[in-house]
Amino acid sequence: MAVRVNRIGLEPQVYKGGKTTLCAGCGHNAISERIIDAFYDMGVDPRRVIKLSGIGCSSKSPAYFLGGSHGFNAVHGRMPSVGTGAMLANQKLTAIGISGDGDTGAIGIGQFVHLMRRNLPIIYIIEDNGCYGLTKGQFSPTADLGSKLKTGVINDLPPIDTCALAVELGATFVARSFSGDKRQPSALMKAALAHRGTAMLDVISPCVTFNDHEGSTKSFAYVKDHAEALEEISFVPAFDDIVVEYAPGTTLEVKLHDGSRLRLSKLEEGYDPRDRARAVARLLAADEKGEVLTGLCYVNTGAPTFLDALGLADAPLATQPEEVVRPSRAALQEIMVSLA
Ligand SMILES: Cc1ncc(C[n+]2csc(CCOP(=O)(O)OP(=O)(O)O)c2C)c(N)n1
Ligand code: SF4
Ligand SMILES: [Mg+2]
Repeated sequence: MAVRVNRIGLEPQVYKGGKTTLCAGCGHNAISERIIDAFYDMGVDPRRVIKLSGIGCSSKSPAYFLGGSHGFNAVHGRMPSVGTGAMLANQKLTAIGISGDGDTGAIGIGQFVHLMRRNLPIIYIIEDNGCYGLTKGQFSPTADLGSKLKTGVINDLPPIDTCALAVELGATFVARSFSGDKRQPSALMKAALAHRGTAMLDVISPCVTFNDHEGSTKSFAYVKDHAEALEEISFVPAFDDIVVEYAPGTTLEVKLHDGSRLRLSKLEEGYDPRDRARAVARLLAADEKGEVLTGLCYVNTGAPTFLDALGLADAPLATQPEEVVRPSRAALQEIMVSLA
């Protein structure tokens, strides 16, 4: 029987990772599956990928996909700076960072803020369960006001909407989805792979052990009942024949830098993900109604990336000989003299 391979000749097995040690049914496992599918379908070479994370159950998940890729499990909340260093050293890599709502919204919020405004080319996924799963379920900064833990504790602080924050900070691709949905996260991840800049995906991912029960606003049941999709998303990679069939006036196509296209069948009149102010307004309006707005909230395909802004040479620094990357003794001497 012929072995199934993708467009670069690799088998699905190559995209898998180690066996998960997360709880059975954890939303994070479903997200790992979507990542495996997206990287396989897009024909990304795992040897050219760096997986990064912080600390948490979510941050353990890079061990469960793309087993042959580079990996760096950083300190809690500090993955963005490690990712920035990695991409400065080798901008030819594809970077994917996995964080949690605690890792991003609490200890890592300062790093998150600057990552979003810098537009570093990285896919940044928040596996958002509204709690600190790894340390037994305490509320995180994305837990909704009034949501209840299994222990009966009620959250009395308002949440941070990471998507609204990211849009305000200047992020260029901001989406929200749900781990229980197969189609939407896949399309968003493929589009994120084709995006040039930071692609931020907040994926609601219920913690079945500490925060998936009646009363939790991050439970499967709550999100299923309160999810409102902004649009039906299809992703057309640049290497596919583009066959377009859509009713005029109901679909918006957004062209990404590599020629891939995001096709959004609008469920509501006039939603344009390129309108930044509208994106923030829609996210905040959904929050007020207790709804979870899913889909591509905002995209800007024309902004320069952090690497463009720094004017890096095309050849990765990591591959350059020491004579090129290290200043000469004379150059250092000149600096010392200028400081005297
Ligand atoms: C510097 C530091 N502070 C605190 C901790 C304890 N700690 C480990 S994971 C975690 C929170 C994880 O929550 P989240 O990022 O939401 O991941 P989840 O486990 O929910 O997927 C905390 C507070 C730590 N490991 N390091
Ligand atoms: S404790 Fe929660 S977040 Fe952690 S693996 Fe279990 S279900 Fe997932
Ligand atoms: Mg969490």
